[in-house]
Amino acid sequence: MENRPQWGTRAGFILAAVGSAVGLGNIWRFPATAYENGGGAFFLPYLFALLTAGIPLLIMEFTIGHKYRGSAPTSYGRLGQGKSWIGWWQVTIAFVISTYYAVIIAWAMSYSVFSFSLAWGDDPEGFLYGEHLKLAETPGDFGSLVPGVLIPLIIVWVVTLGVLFAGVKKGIEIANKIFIPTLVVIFTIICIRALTLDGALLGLEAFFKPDWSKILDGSVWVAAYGQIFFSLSIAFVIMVTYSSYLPKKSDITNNAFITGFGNSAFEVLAGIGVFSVLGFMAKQQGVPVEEVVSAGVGLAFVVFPQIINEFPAFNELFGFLFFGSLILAGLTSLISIVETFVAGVQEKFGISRTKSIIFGGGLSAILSLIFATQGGLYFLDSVDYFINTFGVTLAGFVSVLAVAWFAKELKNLQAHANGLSDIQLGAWWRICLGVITPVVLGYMMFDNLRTNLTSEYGEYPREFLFNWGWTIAFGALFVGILFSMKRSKTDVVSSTSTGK
Ligand code: MET
Repeated sequence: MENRPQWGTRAGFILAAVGSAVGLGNIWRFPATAYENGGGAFFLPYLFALLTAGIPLLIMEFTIGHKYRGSAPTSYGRLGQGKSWIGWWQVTIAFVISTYYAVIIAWAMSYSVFSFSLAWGDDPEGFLYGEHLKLAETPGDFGSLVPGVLIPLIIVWVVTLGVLFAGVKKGIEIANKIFIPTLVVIFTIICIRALTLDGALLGLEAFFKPDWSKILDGSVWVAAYGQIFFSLSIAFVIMVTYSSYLPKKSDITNNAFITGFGNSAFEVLAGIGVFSVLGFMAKQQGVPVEEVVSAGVGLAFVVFPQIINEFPAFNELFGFLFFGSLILAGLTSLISIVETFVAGVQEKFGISRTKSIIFGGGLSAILSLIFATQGGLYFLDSVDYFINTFGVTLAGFVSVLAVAWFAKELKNLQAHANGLSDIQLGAWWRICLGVITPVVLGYMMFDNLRTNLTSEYGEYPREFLFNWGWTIAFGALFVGILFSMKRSKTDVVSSTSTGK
């Protein structure tokens, strides 16, 4: 008998999967990515990436987790002899992402409090980099720990690890059942308010206006795939871990479609909300919308405070709701990513869940302090770019090749999913994963390498990018291989319950 934790309900699993997928990537990354890559025209590569790679990969990860019933390394090990290194590599990528992702949630936490007094004043940019982050002058300098970041960061870790301590059903499932519906309500309120602002239509026009000239540009397709991977939490094995807690009789394919479309719906909603307020701000300042568009840190912590300042009424409340939605979306994603390596470490060393949370979660929490220093923003920017470009995408490419071509597992996985699911997988699924996805990802890797070998990301110094980009991205592969070299306790103690 296996004593693996299990989700209590199907809705609980779906909410947790959606909770993982819907994160900072949806709110602050998607709108500007879509805008910069062709606006309305971006939806074509985006939909293509979603249907040929995103959802097929989601189905693959759900099926692997469900069939092999283990953390990612265990599941990959059972899928193909000697393939656990792929699982460990992806677990290490998840670990790296968790260290900086937590810090962004901490910033949002501070800003939700700042909203009450509009603490950023008339110069949100100066406030962010000066007073709040106390940003170091040179990339690579650590400076000292910034208390204004450290304190909320501690709260983020206490909440996240607290949820994990409570377990899969009593912790993760309950947290998502509360956080996700709350997030949907808050975000809907924000969007309705945004849509009724003067100038909203200008923003929406800028967002949806298609620039078809971009469609043949390879980098637009690279952006669409990158967005889908990060946003759906695929290729860093979160979904393998979550689906390994499904009861034996569970739908797989339908769940994957619900998760995939749910995530994209939230993304489009975020695009509408964000561009409506950008249109409002452009109108207030009498400038074209292009001039106020930004992404990531700049969008959330500079442009939004400016917009909140100019809001016609209830500025403080709007600010609190916006940063509150970032916190909720972020926490549910962070919980999933930490669970991924906690489960891996627990099985590898045969220790209790509690110990694994203390060691695994604790180590990530300690390393996240790097991003709470005065140089934190530079480190975060570089690590985020490189771990996505040469971690998530490369590992996605390798895992698809390994499953489809080396282990030749697609037919077996298809049979497993079809035996359980409402929607039946056909040859289209194997073609997407065996042919289309590897070809596109292979091209992406080539393009990414070419770009990064011929120019410096963000114009940072080469040495800085070597230390805080290349080394970390390829170090994750090295650590993954290292971890897989010793057989894990689970495989030594029992090689049963492989689901075969
Ligand atoms: N899917 C999440 C997002 O969109 C990221 C992965 S989980 C940290 O933000």
